[in-house]
Amino acid sequence: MANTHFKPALIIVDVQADFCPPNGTLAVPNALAIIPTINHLLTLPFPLKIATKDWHPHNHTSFASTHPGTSPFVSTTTITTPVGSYETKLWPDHCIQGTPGAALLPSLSIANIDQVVEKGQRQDIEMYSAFFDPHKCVDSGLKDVLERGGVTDVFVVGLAFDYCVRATAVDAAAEGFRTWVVGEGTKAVDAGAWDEVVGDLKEKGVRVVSVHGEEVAR
Ligand code: VGL
Ligand code: ZN
Repeated sequence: MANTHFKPALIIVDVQADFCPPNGTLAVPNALAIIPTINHLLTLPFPLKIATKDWHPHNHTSFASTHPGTSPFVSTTTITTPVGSYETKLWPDHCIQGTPGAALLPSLSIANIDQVVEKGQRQDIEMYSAFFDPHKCVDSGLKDVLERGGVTDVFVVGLAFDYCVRATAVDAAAEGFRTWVVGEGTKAVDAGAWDEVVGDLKEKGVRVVSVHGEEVAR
């Protein structure tokens, strides 16, 4: 018999106050426009609905403030793990554990979310993906949650398209989940990067789709 098994999970990435206008320290342009789509998706019968939270210590290595003489959005820092080293972008302070900026956006239908997964807690490691850091030194536990739930398909929305949504979708596809990004449910830090990110995601097996059923190109 054909394998028609379909058990989808909704993953809402980092819809936190600090990533949203008007007061977010790292506000993604037009982030609030994705909330109606996400709240609609949260009314649908996904067997598993997970929100992730960027959840940094106050002196996280991704903060420009941690590295004297650097500037957010412009400077980089080197991250070294037992696996090797890589450069990563520096940001304004954001999503510091327990602060109002790290809270899920109040206009999100939080009551419909089953589980919250935190990421980015390690001071010395950047973690855009909600699964792992780039060297797989840190595992958030999200993969285990999905596997124990028998999930086949992962639908990714949230912030930001060109950073944490992208990395989460790439890891989900690499872990063998059929992976979808819903275009109306995400916004980029750099809107001009949209097409390039869509191309990269498609190459990596991620389907970038519209709630209206077509592929999104914009
Ligand atoms: C993110 C930059 C820094 C994201 C998190 O959620 O996309 N971007 N930390
Ligand atoms: Zn972060």
